[in-house]
Amino acid sequence: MRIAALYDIHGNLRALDAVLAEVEREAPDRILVGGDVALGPMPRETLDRLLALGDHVTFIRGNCDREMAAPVPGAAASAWGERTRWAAARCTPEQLRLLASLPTSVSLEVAGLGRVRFCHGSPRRDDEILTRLSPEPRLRAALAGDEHRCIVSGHTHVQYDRVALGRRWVNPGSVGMAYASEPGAYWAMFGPDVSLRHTAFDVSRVADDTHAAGFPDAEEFVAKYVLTRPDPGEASAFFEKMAEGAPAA
Ligand SMILES: [Mn+2]
Repeated sequence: MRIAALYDIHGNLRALDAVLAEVEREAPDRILVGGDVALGPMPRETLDRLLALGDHVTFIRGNCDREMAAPVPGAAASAWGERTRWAAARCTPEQLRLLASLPTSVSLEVAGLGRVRFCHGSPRRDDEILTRLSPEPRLRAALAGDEHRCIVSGHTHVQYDRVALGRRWVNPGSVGMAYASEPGAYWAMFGPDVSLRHTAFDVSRVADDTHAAGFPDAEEFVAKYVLTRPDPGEASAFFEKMAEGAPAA
């Protein structure tokens, strides 16, 4: 089976549309949506687009999907808490029930790669930080005994493909909210090898969509994540610092 992995779409419908046009040409057996699908400027429309593809799409749940489906009390006090509440209010009850019901990971047989673990943060947590810089002891802990030779995760929005602990670790990158030097959508094809992809989309139209939708704190979001993006090296280093400070799970 060949799989197109689309992670961290974050309600960016234009980025998703651009990627789906390329995915169609690839004709994969399945599209794997790797979590954090809806939290962004066009949450309902993004889910509608993917749900229209029916059984062709397999979803796993990311931390933001979990938080949209089951709001954390007090979370709305922060900008992202407010955006989470806003995005959940835009979705249909059926969509929120779907987000709540999703599995946190799946294991799929991929041509040329064997069984591949697809998860959002790590096999054990939807919000675990893994980057191309993560040291082996943290990778080992994050595996939590998982024996797959290929681990695919997202959450940190920087695309990479690395080998550590005798396994392959891949982050397909983020479709809708990439931390990357070049603008665009990042994703990956699996089978028979791993192929990292980059697809251009019109960022100025996404900026317009974001304002028109009334996304909370749109100005800040557009400046930081749409018209420019966090630098991938700085973002990874920042995440590693966060992970070191986090209590051992
Ligand atoms: Mn995310």
